[in-house]
Amino acid sequence: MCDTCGCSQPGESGVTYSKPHHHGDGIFHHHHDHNHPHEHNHDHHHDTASRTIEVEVDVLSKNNRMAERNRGYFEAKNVLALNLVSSPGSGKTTLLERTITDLKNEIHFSVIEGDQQTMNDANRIAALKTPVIQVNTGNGCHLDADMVNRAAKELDLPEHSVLMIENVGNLVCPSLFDLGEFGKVVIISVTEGEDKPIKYPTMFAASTLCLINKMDLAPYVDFDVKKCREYALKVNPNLQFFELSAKTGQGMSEWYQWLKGQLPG
Ligand SMILES: Nc1nc2c(ncn2[C@@H]2O[C@H](COP(=O)(O)OP(=O)(O)OP(=O)(O)O)[C@@H](O)[C@H]2O)c(=O)[nH]1
Ligand SMILES: [Mg+2]
Repeated sequence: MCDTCGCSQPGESGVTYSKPHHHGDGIFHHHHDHNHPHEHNHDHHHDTASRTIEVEVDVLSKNNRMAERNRGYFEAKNVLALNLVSSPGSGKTTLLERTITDLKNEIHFSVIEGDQQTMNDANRIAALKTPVIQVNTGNGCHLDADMVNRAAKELDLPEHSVLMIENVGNLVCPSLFDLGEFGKVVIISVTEGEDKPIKYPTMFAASTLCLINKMDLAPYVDFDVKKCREYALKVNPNLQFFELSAKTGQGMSEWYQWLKGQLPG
């Protein structure tokens, strides 16, 4: 997994957690080291392949334990936590901006923003007067359950609320990391090509809902929506879909209905 893309190599930069100030410019930072599994004691007689597998199992099982703690925390507070996953630029933050604007009188939202660098997305959410923590993963290409645990505690989530976790834009690694969320929502935009679900099947297999975004651009690009759905259903027969445009608002009401339908209690 991440040994291939390099994100589990020792990072030069640690993970940082930042909260925008009211005007989005001030930052406080919590630093902590990105605990990747390098300290794990290997049997030096193992070959490289078996070591790699051993480390992956170790990382994922450690992550899964923390994810279960998060899940218990969310359940105890009746918090609906959703993990938004996609390639970079599919429209995750735009979707959040519109969703929060349209539903904030009915639902309390908190947001965790994951990006390698910058406060850009957190600043966009903070502009809506919505509590948000930016997690900058440095070299890391996904959020893990420990990062979400720290950020969620910092947010002090109210009972009966929604936590939106915008993962790092990456269609591969975030699929492997359970964050303790209720479900993953995969966003694919019509500019990406309809074959993504079969090229990157793990993400579509791991998701509960698929939002096909930027439908306003569909007339201008060769994106076969029907084929995209068929491909995605091949890897996940239970996947649900909504076609929408976070820009124009087209199709957003079905997504809102779905979201309200998942609220605990
Ligand atoms: N035409 C159109 N553009 C969109 C739509 N949704 C998002 N965009 C544009 O797509 C670009 C990327 O949108 P973001 O919301 O920043 O995407 P993101 O998935 O949050 O990006 P990362 O966080 O970098 O992975 C921006 O220029 C948006 O204005 C849409 O429905 N239609
Ligand atoms: Mg974003």
